[in-house]
Amino acid sequence: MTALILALDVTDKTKAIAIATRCAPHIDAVKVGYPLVLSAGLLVAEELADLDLPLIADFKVADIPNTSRLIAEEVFTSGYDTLICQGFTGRDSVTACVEVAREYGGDCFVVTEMSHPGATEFFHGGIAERIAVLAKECDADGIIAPATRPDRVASLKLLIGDLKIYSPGVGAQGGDISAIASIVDGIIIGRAIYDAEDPGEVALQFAGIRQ
Ligand code: NUP
Repeated sequence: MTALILALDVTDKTKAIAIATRCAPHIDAVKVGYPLVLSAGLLVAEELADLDLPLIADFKVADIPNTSRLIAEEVFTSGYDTLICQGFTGRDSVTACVEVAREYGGDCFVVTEMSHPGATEFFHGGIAERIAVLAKECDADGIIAPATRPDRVASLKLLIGDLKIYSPGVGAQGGDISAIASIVDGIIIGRAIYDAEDPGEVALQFAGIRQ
């Protein structure tokens, strides 16, 4: 079974909650990032709590350990279950995020290589591999790896043991769900669902990966 994770990058809070509510029966988690939180506030988590789905805070935290720790504490005390941080910041900053996740019984996922074309300028190849190993050594719960490059995901998977992989890039970014779903633990989809005329129906179509 592969989880279907809705990326709720919808800046109108009422619309965001309506879309998440319609999709809820067909998804396994809701991922919230800067677009919604900068518009609606971190405590939008309280309003999404009624869905009874895990909430992922995609802030791609990339700061010094002390600031990363402070951010992570805000995230977990606000009701989120999982935090996404960047890995390029290094061992001490990633460790800070993982430690706070542990303190609150939450999870921490580390971005290895991003899904957009520009991502290959810096973190492609060897660097992403090093970040994947770092995520494992820091005892993170998983990595974020690009559905737009299934071959890269397969390479990174070899390095992370039992860590999970959540993979964005299906749909609007061109990734093909059938090429990636079987090798990862979760697929993250935003626009292909929330921009659809009937988001619930499209979520249901993608939900085949959950069986
Ligand atoms: O490498 C990444 N690519 C990516 O798209 C890491 C991410 N966290 N994301 C996020 O996944 C992105 O910020 C957005 O929230 C979601 C993909 O959305 P969409 O392209 O399906 O609309």
